[in-house]
Amino acid sequence: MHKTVLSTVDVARLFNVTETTVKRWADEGTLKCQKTPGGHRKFQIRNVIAFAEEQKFEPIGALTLPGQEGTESAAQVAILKRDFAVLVRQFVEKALSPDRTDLYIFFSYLYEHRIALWEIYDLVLKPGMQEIGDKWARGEIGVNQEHRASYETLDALAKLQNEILVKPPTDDSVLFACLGDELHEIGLRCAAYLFEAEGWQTHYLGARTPLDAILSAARELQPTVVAVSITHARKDSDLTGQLRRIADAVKAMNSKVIVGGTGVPADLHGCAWHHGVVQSSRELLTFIEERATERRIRRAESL
Ligand code: B12
Repeated sequence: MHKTVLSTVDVARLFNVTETTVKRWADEGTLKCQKTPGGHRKFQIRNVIAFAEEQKFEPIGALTLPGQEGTESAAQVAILKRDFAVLVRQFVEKALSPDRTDLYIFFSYLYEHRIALWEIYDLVLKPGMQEIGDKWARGEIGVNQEHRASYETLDALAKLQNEILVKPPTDDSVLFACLGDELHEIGLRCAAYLFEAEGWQTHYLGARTPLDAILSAARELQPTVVAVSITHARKDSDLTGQLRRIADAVKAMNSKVIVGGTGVPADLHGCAWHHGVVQSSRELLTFIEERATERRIRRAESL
């Protein structure tokens, strides 16, 4: 269980103010609080986060929560201070922990405390997985631990997806695949979940999908967008040629192709024929928002 309630003293320490100031904030109603039967003010951490955001207050003081498990209080402080380096360290610890529920609880906790989905993906998961890769390269963990961390992560992301707020459904759909031999699919999953959260319908083909299978799925499903993830680009795979074939096929359907992942070949950036290299979840959100604007304009024009 997470302890998510702070006392007046905790909040005062956190913002480096006096207890009287905190009580005033509470009594004015700027900082929501509950009172215990004994009359003590108690603050939900989510209300403290909302308050810090609204007032643009930096939590500069130290927070100590007596009786709490160390990592949980560390996570609370890191969330309040938006200290992603600490959250990345915690992710790595939990992804490598033998307790299977740890990681999902951690993601859920971040999401509950207003860390956006794109931030979980770009600022926690991506650098965290990179650290796990580096640990493997330094010989600190074995291949088995790296594999387990990857699949635990996919599992935890899927569970988190059941909890997130999803926007109303749109008419748009997107087909996801890792082309050819590509096994790395965590980035592709993140992209799929983000589209889902924005109300798009998703079709997920996943890792190691042959070019022909992507082409026939696109013909069958006629998605608005085909999204491809590339991490490990083999030099002999003629990736650019294969992506061009996908782009040509979907152009006829008036659809778009977007390509993401750390292995996107340099010659693809700025290519005229394809529709966008998207390197992060933040950039993907911008792409999705642009489509939503286009949709609104089309609707307004058709009135
Ligand atoms: C986990 C992992 C694996 C897992 C993958 C499990 C799985 N189901 O996905 C396993 C253990 C299977 C694996 C296998 C291999 N791996 Co590996 N792996 C990694 C590791 C540690 C993490 C990758 C990851 O999941 N990152 C987390 C995600 C969230 O980050 P991301 O992919 O960058 O995605 C983000 C953005 O790029 C973007 N994004 C990504 N895709 C897309 C797609 C779209 C449409 C959009 C919009 C956005 C988007 O959004 C995401 C959120 O920010 C990296 C280390 C590292 N430095 O990254 C090595 C790494 C990627 N692997 C590497 C290698 C070499 C391999 C192997 C060849 C090893 C081997 N000798 O067998 C095989 C590859 C086999 C194959 N055919 O593909 C190299 C790649 C080097 C290169 N440039 O080619 C790396 C970099 C390790 C290294 N330093 O050498 N690997």
